[in-house]
Amino acid sequence: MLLRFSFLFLMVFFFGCQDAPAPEEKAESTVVDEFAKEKQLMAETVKAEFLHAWNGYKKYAWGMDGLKPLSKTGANWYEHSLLMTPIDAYDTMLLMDLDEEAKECKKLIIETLDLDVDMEVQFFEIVIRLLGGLISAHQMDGDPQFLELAKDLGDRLLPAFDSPTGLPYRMVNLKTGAVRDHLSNPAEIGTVQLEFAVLSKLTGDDKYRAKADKAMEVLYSKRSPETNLVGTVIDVEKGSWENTDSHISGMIDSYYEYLLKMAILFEDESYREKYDISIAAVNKYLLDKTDDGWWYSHVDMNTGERIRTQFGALDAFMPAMLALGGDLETAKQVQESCFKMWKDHKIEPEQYDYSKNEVLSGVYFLRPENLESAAYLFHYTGDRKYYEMGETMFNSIVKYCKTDEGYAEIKDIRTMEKQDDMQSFFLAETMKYAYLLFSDQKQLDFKNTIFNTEAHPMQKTW
Ligand code: DMJ
Repeated sequence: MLLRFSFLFLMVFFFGCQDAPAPEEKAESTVVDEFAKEKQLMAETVKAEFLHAWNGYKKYAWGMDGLKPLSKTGANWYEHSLLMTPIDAYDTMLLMDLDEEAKECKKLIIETLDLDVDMEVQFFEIVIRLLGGLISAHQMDGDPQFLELAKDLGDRLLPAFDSPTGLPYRMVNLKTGAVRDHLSNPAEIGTVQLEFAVLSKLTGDDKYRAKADKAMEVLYSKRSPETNLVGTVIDVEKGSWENTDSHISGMIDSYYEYLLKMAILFEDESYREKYDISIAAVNKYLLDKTDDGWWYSHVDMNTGERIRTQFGALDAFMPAMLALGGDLETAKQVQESCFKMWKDHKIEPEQYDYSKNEVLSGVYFLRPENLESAAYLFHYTGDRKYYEMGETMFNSIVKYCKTDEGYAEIKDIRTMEKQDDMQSFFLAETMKYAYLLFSDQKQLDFKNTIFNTEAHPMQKTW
């Protein structure tokens, strides 16, 4: 789409130099012109709002993991800061050409990030936010110091895979390598492959990818032989399912995403086959085509029987993934439902019962998935409807979540009361996908880029 508009611009310019345009050409060029201007304006607005949020972090939470936008303080996830917000935000700054901010952010990371801390961290979150962020920082700005940090972090995280099955434990100590928590889930096990595989490519050391690939193989082999679906909780020591609820929501979602993204980035047929088989099962058992739209429900992984008609903010990643995987028709139908869920409530709920039209959890964590899906669909179809969906969503985030010095989550979208948190993925993902939807950015070549689940671009440089 972006290309199509640039092409139209060139055409307009070229013919403009030759002859006076025919009336219909003139009309079309005016429309294109207007839309280009509108997009540019929106991109500038996103940039300004990103800065507003970053400046709040700078003022009240500098050096810490995140901003508490209502109490105007900062907070860390663990005992020591891991610079969650700066690392998550850095590549968005590069993308937006925010040179000054990127410079100070980089200085903070390079000079103060301390990974040699006797502290237990959540393996998956640290992989997608920090390892992903450090890798993309290195790839986008070229500084080898980021790769050194990524390698150091990768080495400290590797002991997580040392379970009897090869499935990673949920928690790992960055200094001692001690592991804990044997009850994990497909998302936390199957959403680390991109980062470890790219780290292997960049360092020339296969050990990272080998561990991550093995975990994915084992997880995939645990799918139900009856349905090909996975459940919600798996014991990484025994390899047995502890909760057989199957869905596309949190705790499973990005497992499917990484099957596909590994297949694309590494042109890996075995990952593609796993993705195709899994998504066929998801569409066979979970997809629920109702009068109110197409939704994904919860079923039992072994029988395929429906347990709940529950959908939510996290499930809204699905249209983006389906579009990336080539199934635009299902993606379009599901995006209609995702947008309806957003529009009907002014902002989407975290959990929603689509058969009863009932909000089950009204919290809004500043999540990106719905906007991300609109951006993907606009990219693939060029249909302005998706641009407008994204615009509506972005405007409502500004309207309801903006505070005087940052952005805050919504405690309950039924009252629009705010709560005191601004997750780092708001700067890594929500703002980035909004910017990608509206801008004509030139930094990334989409042909060779796959976004990790935290929206950190992983570029195929090999
Ligand atoms: C992010 O950390 C990632 O997108 C993850 O896959 C799901 N949750 C959040 C955003 O909602």
